[in-house]
Amino acid sequence: MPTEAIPNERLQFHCMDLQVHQHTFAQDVADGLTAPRKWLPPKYFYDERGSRLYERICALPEYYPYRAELEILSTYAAEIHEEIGHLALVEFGSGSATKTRHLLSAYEWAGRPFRYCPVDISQEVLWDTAQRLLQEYSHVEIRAMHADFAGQPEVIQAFQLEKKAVAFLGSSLGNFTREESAEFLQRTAAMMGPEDVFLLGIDLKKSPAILLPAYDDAQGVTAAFNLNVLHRINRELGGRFHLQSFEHLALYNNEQGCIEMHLRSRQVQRVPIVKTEQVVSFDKDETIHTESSYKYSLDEVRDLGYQADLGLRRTWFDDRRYFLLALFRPR
Ligand code: AVJ
Repeated sequence: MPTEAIPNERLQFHCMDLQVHQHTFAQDVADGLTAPRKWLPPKYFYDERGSRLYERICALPEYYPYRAELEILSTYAAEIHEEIGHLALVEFGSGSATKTRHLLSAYEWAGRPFRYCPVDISQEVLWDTAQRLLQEYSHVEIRAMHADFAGQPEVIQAFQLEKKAVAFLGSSLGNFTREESAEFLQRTAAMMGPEDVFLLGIDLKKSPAILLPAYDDAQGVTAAFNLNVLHRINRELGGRFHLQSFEHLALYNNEQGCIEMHLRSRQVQRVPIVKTEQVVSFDKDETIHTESSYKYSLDEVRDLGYQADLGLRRTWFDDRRYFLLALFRPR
């Protein structure tokens, strides 16, 4: 993150109040670690280090979702652009926008100016991405927003767009419970005009034999990603976690249809956290639930739209049908 911003008339950067953010992290840690079943919200994985680790996950042979969605976007970018039209593209959880680039290229090839509005929780990644895109795409105009959109899709109203395509890619919706997902779609749909579209990239249900290695890779990158949240508590909140006394755990919850990630305490231990003024006690094998990654069937995706008054208009799949890109329009 540079200290001085290079002025560019093609870039507007909206920043969220970091003070507020910090307070929320402390609050969420205090709450989550005093709950009867300890948990932490997965959004805290994505500090700068965590975002880089996630990028390494995407390069792992076991982690198919990234490549499957990339295959869809690279194969059908022109078709998707044609279906969307040249609408301003708002993206929740844009990250490094590596996959979105394929779609942006289709916009660029149209030879007309277009607007890209990425929203992300990692300010550093958002900034770097915006800078790179400005260099690569001569027709792009960027309005970037550093925000935690999770419980609040309404943040995008700050862009004041008349017509828009709203994208939620990377199966990020999978981190929400089914109820939260339904609500997120309903609230997003409520902000959509009759010609707006919603583009959802979501991981499909499949055998745990394929799912589990994707969340427990041989190189241990996912383990490092999971443990990074404790590292972050140590750094930002004065936590005293010994990372070696916790282990990464991934399991498939068949009833809920989701992968669960946990951090399991290898021993009985007490961990002080200075900033939240707490001492967290762990039994041996007690876990902190750090993420759920819900998997969907095509019917469930259609139903999710239906509940939000959105009609499923187009679907694109990768060759193995591991992943789905779904396009919705208001009904
Ligand atoms: C970014 C939420 C799509 O659930 O697959 C990857 C995050 N967690 N490996 C996912 C993740 C463990 C990822 N999403």
